[in-house]
Amino acid sequence: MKLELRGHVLDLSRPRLMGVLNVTPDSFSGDGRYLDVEAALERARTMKAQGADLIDVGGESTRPGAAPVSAGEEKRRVLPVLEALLPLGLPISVDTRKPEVAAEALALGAHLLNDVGGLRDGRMVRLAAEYQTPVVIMHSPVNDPQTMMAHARYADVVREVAGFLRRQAEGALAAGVPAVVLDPGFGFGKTLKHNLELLRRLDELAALGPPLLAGLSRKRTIGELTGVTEPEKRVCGSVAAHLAAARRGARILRVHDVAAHNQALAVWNAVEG
Ligand code: HH2
Repeated sequence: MKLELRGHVLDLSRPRLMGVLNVTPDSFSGDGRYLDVEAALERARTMKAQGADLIDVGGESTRPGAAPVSAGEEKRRVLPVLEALLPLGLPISVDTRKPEVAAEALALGAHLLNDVGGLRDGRMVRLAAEYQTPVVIMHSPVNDPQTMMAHARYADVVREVAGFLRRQAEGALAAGVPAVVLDPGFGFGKTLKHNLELLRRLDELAALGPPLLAGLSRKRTIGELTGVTEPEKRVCGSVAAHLAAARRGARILRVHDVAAHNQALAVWNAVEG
């Protein structure tokens, strides 16, 4: 399986690492401190050296209850960093729910759109088609981090997430988006029980066809399972969760701790590959 990203080709015959670069003052994971372009570039260079296959830049925290950010402020945070990162030679994805931000990021040359709004906004679909850029379609019960946890109610979480992802993917591809990546959206309007059910049955989402992305890095689920309260200290739990996801078909792992995951994947690939 291969993913074409505007000139870059990502070989997904084995799991790949997407390094998280949060250009935010308030990310839950404690790593949102790369507001300064130089610091962001340095962080991206480090992740590349540690084995990141692509970098995901985001200017809005979407943790449960996070305060919204205006499109203007998000652009001020993300666009200069994106510009600085493009010459790195790695595909750069932009994590945004806003068409205003996506439009400028795509015009600058972003290689992948990561929409935690799940392409509910038709303008995102049209932009991805216009710029022939693949999109990560992530599930959340509503496109609103402030209220999503109130919607954590599912009869069968895996069936509902799969249904949403299938519908959104079909709509996007029919509208001319060149490729999609599917993501269950761990932690987005989901309780521990829902997240575990999704992880255990991730193979059902992999069976939908498009490549699957899993993002459990440092998340509350890891804290709830391990009792580790500080997100920065949830590295081993995150690695375990991501290897479980890879075993069930995840092909892109969205991680803060690239070196640890790269080491784990070297062993995992030797055994499972
Ligand atoms: N999780 C977060 C943000 N973006 N994108 C995708 N596709 N999948 C995810 O699971 C996902 C995501 C939340 O993590 P983080 O960026 O570290 O935190 P914050 O939103 O607080 O900046």
